[in-house]
Amino acid sequence: MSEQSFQTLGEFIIDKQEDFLYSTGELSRLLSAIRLASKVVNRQVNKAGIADIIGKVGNQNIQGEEQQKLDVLANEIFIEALSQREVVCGIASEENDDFIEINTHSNAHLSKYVVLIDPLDGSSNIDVNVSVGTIFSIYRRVSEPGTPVVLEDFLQKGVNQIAAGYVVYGSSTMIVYTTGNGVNGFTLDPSLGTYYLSHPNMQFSRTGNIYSINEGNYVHFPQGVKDYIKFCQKEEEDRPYTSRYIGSLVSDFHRNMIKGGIYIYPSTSQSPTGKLRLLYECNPMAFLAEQAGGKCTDGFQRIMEIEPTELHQRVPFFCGSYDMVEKAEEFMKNAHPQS
Ligand code: AHM
Ligand code: MG
Repeated sequence: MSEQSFQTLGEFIIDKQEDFLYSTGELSRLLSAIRLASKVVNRQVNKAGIADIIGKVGNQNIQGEEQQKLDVLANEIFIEALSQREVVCGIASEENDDFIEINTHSNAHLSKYVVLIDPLDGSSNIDVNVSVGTIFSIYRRVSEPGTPVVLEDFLQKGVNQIAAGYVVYGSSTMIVYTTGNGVNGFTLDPSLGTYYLSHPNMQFSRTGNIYSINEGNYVHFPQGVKDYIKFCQKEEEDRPYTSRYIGSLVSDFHRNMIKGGIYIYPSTSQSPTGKLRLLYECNPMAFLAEQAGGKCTDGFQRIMEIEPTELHQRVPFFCGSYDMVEKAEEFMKNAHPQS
């Protein structure tokens, strides 16, 4: 019997539309735009090596065009794909200082969704042929449809997310997303250009044995994180832990969800709020993690309940298998009781 899955992402999106009461298909069209843009970005990522041969950033190509870095290109591709559909009224991107109001078409102001996106996360990994990703998050606007979008439409708590997901451009390309009814993963068949359901109902195991953290920053970590790392390294007969750190959030998260593990990017003495961005990276990953039975906090508080105050806000990030995150929080609490 063939082992090929014949459920495509396109069909899945349409089937799931019925889960939403009074659904108009707007979210389905929005997800389809993301699906399409991801294929275009995938094509660019796949030829990154060749593109590097013919020109680097700052150089001009033969047509006199500026060569673009892939993260800038990915940003443009997603914004273009999203703004050409009549389904978003605004986009905030890690690549842009401010949010963008979409008004390229007559109905844009009437649409109810805003998208927050990190178009190419971990892009420094591109040069060395290591997996990168796109992370996206979708909210319903809080301002009145038909009026221009405002900052408050984007500064929403993660608990308000309607959908979130990521694309991992890895040894195979996958889209993994949730609309609040579990997490499903789809693998791109590059010869057909079609995503097929390959990982239905993805789940974090309750505990795991992988911890992912940039240990090069150890001396700058808070005491609770140092203590947790020492706990993982403890010399015992059956020491269950091993360390894996790709330095590409989407890939580290994806591996941990499949194998069981924790990812930590804590505050450091140099960056008291850590590195990762609440709106573009942490909230969407938190939504996915919780939907997959995992846990996600800043070491003390649930990520999705943090009230955002600015678009590019950073927060410490502890995410993964439920029991592992809980254990790390315990160390944080014991080492920093006043926090
Ligand atoms: P970016 O948004 O500038 O790509 O940074 C985010 C990335 C994450 O993908 C990754 O987990 C982390 O930065 C790695 O940071 P570091 O090199 O400090 O360990
Ligand atoms: Mg990023």
